[in-house]
Amino acid sequence: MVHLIGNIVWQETKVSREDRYRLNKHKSCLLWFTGLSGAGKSTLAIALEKELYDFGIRSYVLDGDNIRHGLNKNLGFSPEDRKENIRRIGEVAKLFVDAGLFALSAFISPYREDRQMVRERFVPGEFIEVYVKCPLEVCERRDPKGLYKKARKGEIQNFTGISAPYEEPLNPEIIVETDKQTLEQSVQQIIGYLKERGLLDMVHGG
Ligand code: ADX
Repeated sequence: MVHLIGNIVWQETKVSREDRYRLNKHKSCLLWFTGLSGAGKSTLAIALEKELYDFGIRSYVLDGDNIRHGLNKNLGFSPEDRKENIRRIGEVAKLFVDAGLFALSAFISPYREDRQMVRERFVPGEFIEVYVKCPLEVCERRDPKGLYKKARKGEIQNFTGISAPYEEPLNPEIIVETDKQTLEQSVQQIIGYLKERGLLDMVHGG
């Protein structure tokens, strides 16, 4: 099949996704962490990455603050810029998943429609939405970067939870409640989910 957009033809390659699974000895997927700033998305993604590493799984964390230093440093926090932020990350995550890795993305991604747009780029089962749930009051009390304080004083505009919306996922694959469970419990909950879905099964051959 020839894929064509304008004058651009999709270039087929000779190494298939299954070839990569066999080489890596594992499958690939995207774990999409979403939640308020300070809810614990990055902490959880980083802890899970270490756990997956110990299982022999190749994974990589895409983190909001880090990506906004490079790839997305031209983007701000208007709804349009957030949409573009999430679109680009979705595309990058797709490349990672095509390359046979576990991609772990930690972005507020406050809009349902934007998260849905990413979900639709993946086959069912490959996109795993993890709602990192934590009440705003708790995130604000934690305020690890002092940003809530600034947002309350009006020094930061469009701050999620204060002056910009956060749309909770309606049907996430996983919900972790970081004000109620420990980091280790949350990590094991996600590992349990991955095991149940066969995503940690060894892929043989190759
Ligand atoms: S997203 O909404 O586009 O998904 P992203 O996860 O990339 O956001 O970036 C969020 C991080 O940027 C926050 O953790 C915080 O450190 C910082 N930040 C700076 N300004 C804002 C703002 N107005 N709203 C939310 N986060 C902000």
